[in-house]
Amino acid sequence: MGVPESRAIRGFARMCMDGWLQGWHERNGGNLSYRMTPEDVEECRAAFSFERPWVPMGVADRSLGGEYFLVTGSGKYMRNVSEDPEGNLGILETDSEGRAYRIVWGLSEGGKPTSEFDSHYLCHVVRARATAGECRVLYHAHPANIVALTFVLPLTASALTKALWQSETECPMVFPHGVGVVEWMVPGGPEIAEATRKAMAEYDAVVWAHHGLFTSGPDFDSAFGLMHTIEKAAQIRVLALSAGQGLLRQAIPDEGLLAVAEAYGKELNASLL
Ligand code: 2HA
Ligand code: ZN
Repeated sequence: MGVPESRAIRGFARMCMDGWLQGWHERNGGNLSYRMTPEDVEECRAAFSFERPWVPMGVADRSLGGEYFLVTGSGKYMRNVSEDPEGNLGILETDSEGRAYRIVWGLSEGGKPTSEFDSHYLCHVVRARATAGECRVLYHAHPANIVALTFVLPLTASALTKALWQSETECPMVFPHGVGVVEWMVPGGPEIAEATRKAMAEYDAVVWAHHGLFTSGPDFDSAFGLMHTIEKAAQIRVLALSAGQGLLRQAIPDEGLLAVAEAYGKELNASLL
């Protein structure tokens, strides 16, 4: 069996196509990374080659040093991943200090990992820590409605989270911790990586103002489902604000948000209410 048929690559490629079909990945927009399990690595190891050079990252953290990450390539289009995984994806090995990576499979023809790999790596570090090692998937996409809300709502975790929680009854149970926010910054560098790392230490989803959304989760379903739920709630909010010309006549009350979370065994982050 080749690497493209492995469980990890099939799940990853399916998620890339699902995001493309949602309209979240215009051109080469968005990126995805998956911290492989030891079983995933074993399934693929026979096809690895260790000839490409170590490349320093712009960040360093040894807690995930030595782990393997499956990532989308810089400039690659999500819609092309399932057609050609080897050309559009790469498996990266990180060094034991967590400050450099080398490509051991894929990104054929001189490809490089996503420009946001520094952000992904630091977010993997903090999400792994926050979830006792469960979190493995980090997903960045450009869904239109959540981005639209960053032009009309205050750029705070409480304003955005409360607007989303109130917009769809599922929300308090799907993301009871809330959604963090990073103000507008130039993408692709250490500054946005550090700001995202800080926000991700508290939240499993973080909005990048006027740009997009980062979500995380233990598997592809949960990271994709979180993106989908937040974007759906944002769409409902945008529709309601538009239809009401900015006026909302009623919404789910705060006690209702707390009651939904409680009914499903979740603890709502009440500091955001
Ligand atoms: O094009 O989305 O943030 C990739 C990106 C950069
Ligand atoms: Zn982006």
